[in-house]
Amino acid sequence: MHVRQTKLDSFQPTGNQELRNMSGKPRLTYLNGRGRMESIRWLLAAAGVEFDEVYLETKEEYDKLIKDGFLLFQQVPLVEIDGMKMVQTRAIMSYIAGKYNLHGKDLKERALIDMYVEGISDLMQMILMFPFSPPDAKEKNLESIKERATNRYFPVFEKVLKQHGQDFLVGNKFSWADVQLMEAILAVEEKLPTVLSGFPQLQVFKTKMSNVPTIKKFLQPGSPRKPPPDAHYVETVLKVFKK
Ligand code: IBG
Repeated sequence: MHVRQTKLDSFQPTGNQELRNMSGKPRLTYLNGRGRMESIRWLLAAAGVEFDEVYLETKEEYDKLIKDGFLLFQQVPLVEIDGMKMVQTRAIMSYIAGKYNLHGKDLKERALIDMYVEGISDLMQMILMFPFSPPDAKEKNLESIKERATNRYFPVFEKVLKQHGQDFLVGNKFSWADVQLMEAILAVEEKLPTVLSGFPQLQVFKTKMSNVPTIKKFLQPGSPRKPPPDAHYVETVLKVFKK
């Protein structure tokens, strides 16, 4: 039996010159597309942090990362940051949010931000899986996204914003929850352009978010923001992660 060994020193900076992240910028390893990395790109960009990216294009490249002990659970996203090789999207984002002061002023604000973020992530999960739907399930899955966005998730944030009348979701201060909601609004609107019609507060929120300087920059052409998944991207995902 072949046992694949995960290096226990995977949280130490590697001594390998070729692999060491020399620039000081976080280095993101994923595919050249949105997938599970896009929310991390959003959060770093919102925090005003520049980053480098490595795009996996073949199964061999992915297998080599595993063999070299880079991936704690044999999965990407991988983010090399502050000498760590971080995996697990939530852990990565929580670290970034903490580091850049986007995680609330105390534990209770953090708890609320986490609840908002997790709710929005559940909606984003449906959007993430959508490109992989079989053709005969596409219409039904799109309808589910619409139903969940308009009946479950968007009403929560519409109400929160209306009740406190502030610009941001938590503590009158820009946080991870705002970034995550903005990403979700744009992702749902891409599929359902009129989805915000019954949500006036979210429309205002979207405009304000678009004018936060770091977000404004991320929304401009040429930023690290990825386009919606296309057939080539879906094919690459299936090829790289083929068992
Ligand atoms: N809990 C992990 C996280 O949040 O980071 C899950 C990571 C994960 O599923 N990674 C996938 C992977 O490495 C790539 S994203 N798979 C290989 C394996 O052996 O598990 C793939 C994906 C896409 C879109 I793109 C929807 C769902 C998954």
